[in-house]
Amino acid sequence: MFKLYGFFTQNTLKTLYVLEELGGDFEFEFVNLEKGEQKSESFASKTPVGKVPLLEHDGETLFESGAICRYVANVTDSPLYPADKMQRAKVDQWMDFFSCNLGRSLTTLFYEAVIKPKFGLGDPDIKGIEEARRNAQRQLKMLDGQLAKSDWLANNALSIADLFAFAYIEQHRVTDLSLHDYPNVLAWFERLESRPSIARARSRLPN
Ligand SMILES: N[C@@H](CCC(=O)N[C@@H](CS)C(=O)NCC(=O)O)C(=O)O
Repeated sequence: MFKLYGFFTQNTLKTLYVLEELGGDFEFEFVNLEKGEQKSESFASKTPVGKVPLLEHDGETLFESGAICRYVANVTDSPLYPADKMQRAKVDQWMDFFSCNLGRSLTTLFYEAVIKPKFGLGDPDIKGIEEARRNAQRQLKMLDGQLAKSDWLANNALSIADLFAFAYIEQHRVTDLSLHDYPNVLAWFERLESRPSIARARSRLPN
């Protein structure tokens, strides 16, 4: 059985969404970053990077949310990560796009709005916020065009790329970006949000 360690933030949420969509056969342990639990001896001994999410399976550990999403879908032979090489590459392409582009901009906005004040990490970086907002707007427009052609990001089918991307996009809620300006992104977002796996994943986290 899989065991996942995680916190409230989007990197954990990506992996929770994928694991729940795969059927939810896993154990979840909350690591409270606000209390510094990632620095505890028992957690730190499991990973060289000291971060969540972290997966344990078959006596091995894995860090990096993307690697975890790919592994759990791959090892369960799920169509969420298709075996066909080109289809798989399309899933990887969108995951990488979110990690390196749109997701990164949204994470900057989330970090400035939520994490910095919560952890007392200093004043807002106004220039960084402006740049991230501009990038996010440009990339959301591109994504809207893409989702006008298909209900899902890759191969016209739900995949781990959609669940991975959803966790980044839901961060818009704490920013002044509105998905109403991107109707196809909004429709995709609502399609995902109505899936029972999303509610089940969220219910794994403490209130
Ligand atoms: N690229 C990593 C990022 C992991 C990461 O930054 N995790 C944060 C929470 S979102 C963390 O554990 N921070 C604790 C720390 O740095 O001490 C992934 O996608 O899993």
